[in-house]
Amino acid sequence: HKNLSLLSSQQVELAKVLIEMGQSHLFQHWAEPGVDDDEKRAFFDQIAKLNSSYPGGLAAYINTARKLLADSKAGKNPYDGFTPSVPSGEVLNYGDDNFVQFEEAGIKDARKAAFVLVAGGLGERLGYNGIKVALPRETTTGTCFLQHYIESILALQEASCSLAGGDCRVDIPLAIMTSDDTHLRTLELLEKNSYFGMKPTQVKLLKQEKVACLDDNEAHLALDPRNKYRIQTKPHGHGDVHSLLYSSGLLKVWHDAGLRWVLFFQDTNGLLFKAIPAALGVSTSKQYHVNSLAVPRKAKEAIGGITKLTHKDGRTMVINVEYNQLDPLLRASGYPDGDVNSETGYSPFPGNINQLIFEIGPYLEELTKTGGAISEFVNPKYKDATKTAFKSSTRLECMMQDYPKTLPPTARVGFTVMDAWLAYAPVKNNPEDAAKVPKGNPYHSATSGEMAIYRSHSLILRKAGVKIDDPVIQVFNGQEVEVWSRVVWKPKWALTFSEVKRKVSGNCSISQRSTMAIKGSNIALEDLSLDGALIVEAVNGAEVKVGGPVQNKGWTIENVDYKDTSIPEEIRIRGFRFNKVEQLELEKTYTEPADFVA
Ligand code: UGB
Repeated sequence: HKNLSLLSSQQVELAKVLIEMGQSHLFQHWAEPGVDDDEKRAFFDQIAKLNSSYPGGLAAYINTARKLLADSKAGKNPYDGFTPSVPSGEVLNYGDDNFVQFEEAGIKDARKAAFVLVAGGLGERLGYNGIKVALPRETTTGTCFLQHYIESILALQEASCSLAGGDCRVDIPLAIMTSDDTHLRTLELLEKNSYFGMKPTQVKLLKQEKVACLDDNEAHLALDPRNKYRIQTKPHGHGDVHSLLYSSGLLKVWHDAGLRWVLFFQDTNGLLFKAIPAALGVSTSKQYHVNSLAVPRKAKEAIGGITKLTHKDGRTMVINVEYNQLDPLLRASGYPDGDVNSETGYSPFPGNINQLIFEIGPYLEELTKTGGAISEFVNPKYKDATKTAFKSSTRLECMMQDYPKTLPPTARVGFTVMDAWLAYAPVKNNPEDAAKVPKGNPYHSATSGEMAIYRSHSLILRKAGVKIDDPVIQVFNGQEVEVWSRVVWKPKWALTFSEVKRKVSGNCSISQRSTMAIKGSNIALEDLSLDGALIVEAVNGAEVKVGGPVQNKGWTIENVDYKDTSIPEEIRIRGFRFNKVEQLELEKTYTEPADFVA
């Protein structure tokens, strides 16, 4: 009370809310007026931010926390009353007629799409010092994830417009959710690289705020151990993306501009855009309000499982069950072995890769009701079995894929399964942890993430009729991986299988030791036989045909150790680097139509 005169009327209101919510401990140590006054005002600035950035404000946060903490203490299972079963969804086979038709439908509707990249996570499992979107997706071209994502969206924009007759001026929007941990470095990466070719107005950064930490089961807010005039905060999770899209007004802007789809994606999946056209095609054809992308999942793999949950009262939903909850849920519901592979070698529950496609109309309608609040959870680490004290403070968390949990049964919620080699290559685990992954399960490391890019491009070319050698097995940073020919192309070269087929003709072959990077759009391969390294670029859309035998010493692969700090971190976490011995470089050579026959 002695300090009240320091506060504005708004701050007094916030103080009342805190007292009413049982948080008077936050003020007990406050100094007399005249001492630490600036710190006290800064405390209320922080409280105002915590209050405004959470749907329903701090009071709602504390109430939800009390309920979830009580449930957790009572050992209540969030899936109580639900029985899991294997759901049925759209299963696509790369390259067949059905797939090609979905791809075409997806490209057609891409100009009505907006993309949302969630990139606020620190990537603690990877332990990389920079932001993850700045990591090279592959080191043949050195293109970073963010550049690749932007180039993919720009390529979609162009392909979609030309399918619509070429006369559409569309700038597909990209929103990036950042956090205090990633915001400045993401902005800097964009600005330093002229937004990788996007218009700066096309890109919007939405920064998520952290949420208050909780000290005990009564949801007393935790003071920051470093400053008694601050609340300790921690990340709330990727589920914040929904409230941010709503509260920023961006979703409404997109809706009013006539956009129909919003596509969410994560920071380090270098294959994702191979799956986007067909997945969007599924959404448009099936008119899904929510479509989650999935891949076959190895039991116990650290990705959520898409599960059909049927409640005792008859309700059903198809939803992601997070990897740490799937096994206990199955054990408790008549699957005594829990999360195990079936005779196919995979878990019967498809793996959620957190690539979600929502129809904007119903999504905006729902968020208008909820303000973007979605189902949350709490995960306190208790000191002992009495569950009365925590080892360290906890907080509420939320996940973006939980959005459908509150939808009515009439909502059209579906999922689309694609091959993992095509759609999923995340970079999440550090080399040490990756090397401990059970044999046969994916490593999800920088090593496997890059090798998966080459495998995918090689397999796509194989399907298109190119003779590609089988891979060899090599070990990098303790991980055994398939090493395919190092083939990459820019998204503008081909986004769909039909486009790859259009650009490849005759008898083409690529040996296992080869590297091929295609950097231009109108490059055709005809009777190319490659044994070495070939880099082709054609600027200004010049049409170039490349063929004949190309043979040189090529690029060799050298092992590097992740502990060798003389090597840049983004390279050593892969466990290999390329030694560019010899290559045929047709870079920037072609500014007008040309026919190159080696
Ligand atoms: N992220 C944020 O933007 N803000 C945050 O506060 C936290 C994260 P992780 P996770 O596809 O492999 C998810 O840490 O959460 C961003 C799914 O829940 O990489 O362990 C972050 O920058 C799981 O079901 O993954 O697991 C990143 O882009 C499965 O699909 C994204 O959120 C798994 O991903 C994911 O964060 C997967």
